[in-house]
Amino acid sequence: MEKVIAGVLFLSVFSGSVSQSDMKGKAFIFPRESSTAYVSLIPQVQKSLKNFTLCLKAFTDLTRPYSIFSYNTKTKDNEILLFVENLGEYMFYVGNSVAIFKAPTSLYDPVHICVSWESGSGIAEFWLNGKPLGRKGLKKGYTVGGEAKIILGQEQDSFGGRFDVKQSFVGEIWDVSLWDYVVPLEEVHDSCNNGNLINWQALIYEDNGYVVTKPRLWT
Ligand SMILES: *[C@@H]1O[C@H](CO)[C@@H](O)[C@H](O)[C@H]1NC(C)=O
Ligand SMILES: [Ca+2]
Repeated sequence: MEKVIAGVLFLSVFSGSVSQSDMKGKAFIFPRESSTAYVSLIPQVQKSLKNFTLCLKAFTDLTRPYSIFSYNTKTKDNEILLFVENLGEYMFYVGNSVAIFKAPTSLYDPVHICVSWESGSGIAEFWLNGKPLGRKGLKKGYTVGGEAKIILGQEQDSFGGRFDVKQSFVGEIWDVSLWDYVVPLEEVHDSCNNGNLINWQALIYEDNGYVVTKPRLWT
């Protein structure tokens, strides 16, 4: 009986699609609008955050609102959320509070987004395509919870679920990195591959639904 249980456990672990891979030069494609396609990112270390930096690159031609990066804990919605409300209007949430950063963006260009946040001052600093969009303050003194579901492709309204097809991402995402400290963003440039929590070159993830991995189209 014990052997059977061990066998079932073994199968359920190894038939799942959790994997770690070097995604250098690759992108996740979310090829169709859905409420079922997403990538769940698993951090190298699970820890609560007083400071963090998130960088990623994305391409989409969506004109409706969409989620880029959704980090929920069991008890908190929008613990970290990067959401586009309108073209060029980036909503950056920490602890379900929001700071809005506006940028002139072209629908046809990929974006390189970097944002950092430090609890001590509450300052969030947002960079788009290598240029600063200024600093705003939110959730001074707050600690972001560590036990998280981190999801690309969908916006969570619960822990790992309650997706809304009209907030889903359609397009491509690559070079996602998350650090547990404030990285000087003028130094990030193109090398946003090596976060100590999420590392694109040693990415632990699970894809669900219609998500395709391909060599990236843009650098
Ligand atoms: C967060 O960053 C500040 C400096 O901005 C530093 O003093 C503090 O120790 C950091 N906290 C943690 C938990 O890393
Ligand atoms: Ca949400």
